[in-house]
Amino acid sequence: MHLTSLSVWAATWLAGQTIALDLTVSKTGGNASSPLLYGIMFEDINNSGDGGIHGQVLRNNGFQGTSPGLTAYAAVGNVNITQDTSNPVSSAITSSLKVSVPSGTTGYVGFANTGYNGVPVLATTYSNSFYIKGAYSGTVNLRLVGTSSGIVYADHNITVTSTAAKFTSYETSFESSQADDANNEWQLRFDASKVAGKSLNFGLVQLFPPTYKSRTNGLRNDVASFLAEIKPSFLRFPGGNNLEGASPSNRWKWNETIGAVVNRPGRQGDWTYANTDALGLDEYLYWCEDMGMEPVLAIWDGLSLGGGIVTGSALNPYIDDVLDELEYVLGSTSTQYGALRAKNGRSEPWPVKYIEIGNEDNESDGCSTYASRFTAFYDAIHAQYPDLTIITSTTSSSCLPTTLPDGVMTDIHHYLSPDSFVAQFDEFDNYSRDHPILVGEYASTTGNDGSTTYWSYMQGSCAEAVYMIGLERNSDVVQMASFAPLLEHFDLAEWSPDLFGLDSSPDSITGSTSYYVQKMFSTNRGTTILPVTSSGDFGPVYWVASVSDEQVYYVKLANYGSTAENVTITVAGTTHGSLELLTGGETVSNYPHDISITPTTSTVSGNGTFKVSLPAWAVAVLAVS
Ligand SMILES: *[C@@H]1O[C@H](CO)[C@@H](O)[C@H](O)[C@H]1NC(C)=O
Ligand SMILES: *[C@@H]1O[C@H](CO)[C@@H](O)[C@H](O)[C@H]1NC(C)=O
Ligand SMILES: *[C@@H]1O[C@H](CO)[C@@H](O)[C@H](O)[C@H]1NC(C)=O
Ligand SMILES: *[C@@H]1O[C@H](CO)[C@@H](O)[C@H](O)[C@H]1NC(C)=O
Ligand SMILES: *[C@@H]1O[C@H](CO)[C@@H](O)[C@H](O)[C@H]1NC(C)=O
Ligand SMILES: *[C@@H]1O[C@H](CO)[C@@H](O)[C@H](O)[C@H]1NC(C)=O
Ligand SMILES: *[C@@H]1O[C@H](CO)[C@@H](O)[C@H](O)[C@H]1NC(C)=O
Ligand SMILES: *[C@@H]1O[C@H](CO)[C@@H](O)[C@H](O)[C@H]1NC(C)=O
Ligand SMILES: CC(=O)N[C@H]1CO[C@H](CO)[C@@H](O)[C@@H]1O
Repeated sequence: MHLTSLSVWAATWLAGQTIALDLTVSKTGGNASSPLLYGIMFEDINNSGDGGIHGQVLRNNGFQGTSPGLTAYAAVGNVNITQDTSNPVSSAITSSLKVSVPSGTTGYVGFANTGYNGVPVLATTYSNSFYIKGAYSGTVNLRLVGTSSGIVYADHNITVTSTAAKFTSYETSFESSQADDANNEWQLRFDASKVAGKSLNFGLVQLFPPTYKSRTNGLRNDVASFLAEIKPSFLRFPGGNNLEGASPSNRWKWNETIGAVVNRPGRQGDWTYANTDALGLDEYLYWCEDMGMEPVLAIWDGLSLGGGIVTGSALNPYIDDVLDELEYVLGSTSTQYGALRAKNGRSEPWPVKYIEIGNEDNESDGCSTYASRFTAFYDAIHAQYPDLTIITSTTSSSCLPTTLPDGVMTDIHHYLSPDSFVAQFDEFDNYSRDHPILVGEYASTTGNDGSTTYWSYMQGSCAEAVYMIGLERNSDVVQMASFAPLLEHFDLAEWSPDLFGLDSSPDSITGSTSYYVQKMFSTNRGTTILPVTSSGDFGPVYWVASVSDEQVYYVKLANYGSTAENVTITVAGTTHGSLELLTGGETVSNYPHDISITPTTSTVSGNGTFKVSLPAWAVAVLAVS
C-alpha cells in the first residue's frame, strides 16, 4: 500500500462521492510554534554510547566498571592473557592486558578484541591506537579478521620501540575491506621470538571508523549521519537514569568525563554495564554544535537510583560541583574551569542555555525533597547565571515548590500504550501557559493489551504521531519534545523499543517506524501553527497545520484507525507541493536487515485543494505552497 493507493488530485471529484473529512487551513491567526520543538534525548542505555554512537568500537578497553574481567579479549596464538592491575596505564585506567609468551614460541602472537558482539568491519579507513609496555623493538601487526572465517579484511604493520620502564602510545591508521557480517575481531600481534619466556602489557586499545565531522574521539559517522537526518533541534543529556548513579558516589561526574581519554576512569553505568565516558561532556557539546542542536544539560541534584538521597546542607558540595561544571562550560578562559576547558581544546565557551535539575525526581522517593533540592540548585545557578533557563525534572506539582520562579520550564515523561497516547492528544490543550513544557521522554512501549513492545510497530508509531500533533498544536507552551530512548545495540539492549538501532554488521543501522515519524515531523516544520476548520472531529484522523517563514504550508495527518480515510485539505492560493506518507499495516515493524516501512514521497498539485487518501494506520505530511 504505497504510492498506488495514494491519490491526490485537484478538487474536481465527481459529485456524490463520500467526503470523510474536509479541512480548511486558515491563513491568518494561530500561535507561534517553538523552533526547538523536535529534539532528541540521549543517555548511555542499551550500549547506545559505547558500542553505539560513539566512534570507538573495541570493548572493555580500559577494564572499567565493576567486573570487567577479560570481556571481549582473546589470546591469539600460544600466549596467556590476564588483566594486570600492577601495570596501570594511568591513574584513571588502572589495568592493562598482560600477554605472556611461553619460552620457545615463534611466529606472530598477541591478542584479539571482539568489540561489542563483533567489530564493525567496513570498507573504510580506521584509526587505531594502543599503549604498550615491556621490552620490544620490532613489528606490531594490526588486523581486522573474521573470527570464524579467518578472512583478513585489514592487515597493517607498524614498527614500535617499547621499554619496560613505562607505557608508550602508538597511533596509526589503515584501510579495510568490508566484512559480510558482525563476526569479526581486531587483532594486535607481535613477533613471539622476541618476547619468548617474557610478557608485554597493552592498554587502552582504541579503534575508530570515520567520525562525524572528523572529530577526534568523535561519534561514528554512519550512525551520527543517520541521526542527523532527523534534523533534531536540541539534545537532552547525559540522562536519564544514567545521570543518577546507583549511589551518590556512582553518579555521572562531569569532571571525570573531560580531557584525554586516558585520564577518564569511566564508571559502572546505571544500565548494568561499564561506561568508558569517552563520550564525555565536551563530546556531547561538540555533538550539539556539529548537529546544530541546543544543548539541554542535566545536572545531578542529590537523587540516586539506589536511594541515598542527599538533602539540606549536605547538598552544598554538589551545588559547588555544579557551579564548577557551569564555569567549565560557560566561563571565560580567565576562570579556573574555563581555563581547563581551553586546555582541553575548547577556548570558546559552550553556548549552553538550558539546564535541567535532576531526572524524574517524582520517582525513586525523590518527590518529598525535590522542592527543597530544586530550590537550592536553582538559587545558586540563577544567582550566577540569570540568563539560563532552568528546567524541573517533573511536572508533578506535589513535588515542586508552591510557586515556581518565572521562566522555569517543567519536564514530563510518558511511556504508554498506543490508545493511552491517543487519549493524551489533548493533554496540553487547556494546560497552564505559565511555564513552558519539555516532554523530555516519550514512546509507545506497550501494546493496548499491556504486552511489552520490543520493536516499534505502526500502530504505536501512529499513536505517537497523534500525540505529537497534540504537542505541535500546543507548541506555544510545549517548547521541546524528545522520544526516548534514542538508540540501541540490538544484541545488548535492556530497554526496547528504541528510536533506531544497530549491531556490528555492515548496513545494520535500522530506523524504527517511530524514527520515520520523528523525521517526517521534524523536517517539516512551520513557524506558526494555524487554525483549521474541519467538517468532523478528531479521531480516527488527527491533524495540525502550520506555515513556515518561506510560506510553505504543512498539514500533518495521522490515521489512527483500521480503515482508509479520505481527507480534503484546502489551503487557499497554494498550487503544488509534496506528500510524504508512512504506512504499512498495524503490526508491521522494521527489523535489522529487514526494513519494510519507510516514507514515500509524491508530488501533488491542485488549486488550493488537495485530496489525500490515508491508508489505515498512516502518518502523512502534506507540504504545499
Ligand atoms: C493558541 O493558543 C491558545 C491558548 O493560548 C488556544 O486557545 C488557541 O487554540 C491556539 N491557537 C491555535 C491555532 O492553536
Ligand atoms: C598459562 O596459564 C596456565 C593456567 O593458568 C598456566 O598453567 C600456564 O603455565 C600459563 N602459561 C604461561 C606461558 O604463562
Ligand atoms: C608485516 O610484517 C610481517 C613480518 O615482517 C610480514 O610477514 C607481513 O607480510 C607484513 N604485513 C604487511 C601487511 O605488510
Ligand atoms: C571532580 O570534582 C570533585 C568535586 O569537586 C573532586 O573531589 C574530584 O577530585 C574531581 N575529580 C577530578 C578527576 O578532578
Ligand atoms: C512521574 O511523572 C511521570 C510523568 O512525567 C508519570 O508518568 C509518572 O507516573 C510519575 N511517577 C510517579 C511515581 O508519580
Ligand atoms: C478544554 O477546555 C474546553 C473549553 O472549556 C473544553 O471543551 C475541553 O473539554 C477541555 N479539554 C480538556 C482536555 O480538558
Ligand atoms: C476515497 O476516495 C476514493 C476515490 O474517490 C474512493 O474510491 C474511496 O471509496 C474513498 N474511500 C473512503 C473511505 O471514503
Ligand atoms: C482556481 O480557483 C480559482 C478560485 O476558486 C478560480 O478562479 C480559478 O479559475 C481556478 N483555476 C483553475 C486552473 O482551476
Ligand atoms: C541482551 C542482553 O544483554 N540483555 C540484558 C540487558 O540488561 C538487562 C538488565 O538491565 C538484562 O535483564 C538483559 O538480559
